[in-house]
This record gives sequence, C-alpha cells and structure tokens, in this order.
Amino acid sequence: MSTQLTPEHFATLAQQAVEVPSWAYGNSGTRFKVFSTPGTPRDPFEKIADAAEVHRLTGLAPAVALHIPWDLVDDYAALRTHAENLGVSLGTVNSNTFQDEDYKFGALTHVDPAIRRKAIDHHLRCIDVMDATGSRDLKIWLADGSNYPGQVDMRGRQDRLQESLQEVYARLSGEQRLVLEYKFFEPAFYHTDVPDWGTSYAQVSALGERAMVCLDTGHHAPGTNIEFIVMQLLRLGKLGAFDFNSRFYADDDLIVGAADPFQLFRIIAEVVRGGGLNNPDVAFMLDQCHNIEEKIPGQIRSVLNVQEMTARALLLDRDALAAAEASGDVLGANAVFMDAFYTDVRPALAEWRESRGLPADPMAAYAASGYQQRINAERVGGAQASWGA
Ligand code: LRH
Ligand code: MN
Ligand code: MN
Repeated sequence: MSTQLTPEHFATLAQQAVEVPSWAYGNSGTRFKVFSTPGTPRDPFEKIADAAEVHRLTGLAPAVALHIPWDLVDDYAALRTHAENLGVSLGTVNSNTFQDEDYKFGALTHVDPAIRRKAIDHHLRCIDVMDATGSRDLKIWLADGSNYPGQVDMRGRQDRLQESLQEVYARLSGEQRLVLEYKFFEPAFYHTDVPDWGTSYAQVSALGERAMVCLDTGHHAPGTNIEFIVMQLLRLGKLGAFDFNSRFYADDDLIVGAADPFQLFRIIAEVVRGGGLNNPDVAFMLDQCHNIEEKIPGQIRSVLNVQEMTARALLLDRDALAAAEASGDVLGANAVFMDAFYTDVRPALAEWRESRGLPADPMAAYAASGYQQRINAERVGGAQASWGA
C-alpha cells in the first residue's frame, strides 16, 4: 500500500478547480433569522473580490458562479473585467425562479402560459448574461412542486417542463450547456417536479448532448448512496456539475466535508474511478451558505476540504482494490479503501502548497492578511446580499 502522494498525484491536484458561489459571501440564514457579519459585500463586485481572495490563498477557486437576479448588474462585461483583473473568471449562471410571487404555483411547469413565458424569458436573459460573462453553464434548479395530493396534475407538469426546457436549450450557443439540478423536497413538500437524478436525466436526455444533470450533495434523502448516483451518471456521460455542501438533516448547506468527510471521500473516489478529476464535463462547484461562521474563511476551509479528500481518493490503491474485489476478499477490499481514507495528507499538501508559492496554511494566511479588517472598515452599512432580509 502506498500512502505517499507522488508527483503524478500532485500534477492532478494542480489542475483541480472548485467554483465558488457568489451567494456564499452574502448574508444568509434560515427562515428563522438571517445573521449579518461585518464586511459583507454590498454588491456583486465586492462578492467577486472576496472570492478572488479565496483563490489567491488556495489556488483552488478560479471561477465564481453567479445567481440571477441576486447578482444583477448593469454591465456584465464590466463585471467580467473586474473578475479577470482579480485573477478569477465568472462561472456558472444560476437562474432564480423561487423568489417571485408569480411563481407561487411553479415556474417552468406552471399551468398558466403567461407565467411559463415569464420563467422561460428569465432563463433566456440568463443566457444573455452568459454571453457577456463567457460562462459555459446555465444551472437550473426549480422550486416547482406541490404541497397536497390532488393539488396539481404531476404528469402535465412534466410535459410542460420539457417544452419549456426545449425553448431554453434552443437558445444556447457554442460550448454553452444546460445543467438541471434535482432536489427531493423543499420548498414543496408533497411532490417536487425535479426530485431525483432519474427525472433530471429523463428531462435532459430528451434535450440533447449539451444538457446534463447537476448533483447537489445536500439534495437527497438521509441514507442515500450518493456515490452510486455519481457512478451511474458518469457511466451514462451525464454528470454535468456538482453542488458541494454537507448536511445533517435536510438541505443544510453546511461546509462540504464537515458533516461526513467519509461520504465526500467516497464521492470523489467515484469521480476518479469514472473519468477523473479533470473530466471537462464535470463542473465542481460549492453551493453553501455561511450562516454563523465567517464567510471567506468558510470558503477557504471548504475548498481545502475538497482538495484534501481528493488527495486521499488519489491514494486509493486501485490495483490492490481490484485484486481483492476479484478474489472475493471482502475485508481486504474494504481495508484497501479505508487505508486511503485514513491517510493524513495535510502535511504533504501544506508542503506542496508552499513549493508552489502558496501559503502552507491558507486559513492562517487569511487571518494574518488584514483583508477582513479592511473590508470591515470599508463596507459599512453592507446590505443583504442574497437571501431575503
Ligand atoms: C436549491 C439550491 C439551488 C439554488 C441554491 C441557492 O436548494 O441548492 O442550487 O440555486 O440552492
Ligand atoms: Mn444547489
Ligand atoms: Mn440546495
């Protein structure tokens, strides 16, 4: 068993990129309370500045995802230039059809053609944004669903969803893609129109090659074997994106790898098995909210957690595993798997970071940088950045 990271492993790790969400830098909370933190960005430009700080200290987060209309600006070309000047790019554009009165009974699935039109137009506008920002992916998550049996015709909604998505998909150009995110419940509690990977897969498969599934790690029922879904979607060539976060109970949006590091290891082990980290089809993204912890360190911790579990997954001795599996050596195979998981890669990663001109300990480097003190002083009167105040 080898527990040493090799130059080949480091070469793979050097290419790792985890997109960060603009909304992680804004104040957020639960339906009970949104807490604010000093230094919170007042606009999308400041969110991107904070995200750039995460990349500067980790080398891991070169792109920032936008959420529209949370990140509405007059001039997306200017936002793009701002990002590029800070060493990052603008990534996935997320559409938001869950905070408008008109969407109370659905958006792309709505029974009323006028509401559906409005929702489709919102997505077309998101693609205009992508044209200006150079983003590749449009990510669609729908809050559509119902609360009571009999409330809606579920079948009709699937048909309308497909029709609406066809129109959005037809507007994509060049390398642009559509990724459809699923979630088993919330805010709808009886049925959700895209509740699972199978529904997302059926919907995107009917669209075409540039439509893929997005897997948000927080969007499954307790006990779901998420790595199985990862394996299956990679096998089918339809895993387009990850929204990483972690959960104890529902869609908690906690720091990835915090609740269940072993689950993150198992997921990344399947990513490596299914085509590798640098599979250009898969966009690795965080989808998190930092309700009570500091946001920039929260994001630094998150991308480091992904890097750490990736390094451990790369250590998995695939030959020994295959041999144990083939010979029916149940405990031997499990031991090979656990050996990789239990290997502490932190010192090796710290050393490697330093060799690349990055801080050995990005958390400590952030604390010592003075950045937080500066934004605390500058951004007085910071507004609610995303979730409703
Ligand atoms: C929905 C979701 C989706 C949204 C984000 C803010 O729960 O995961 O990805 O865009 O939260
Ligand atoms: Mn998500
Ligand atoms: Mn979510």
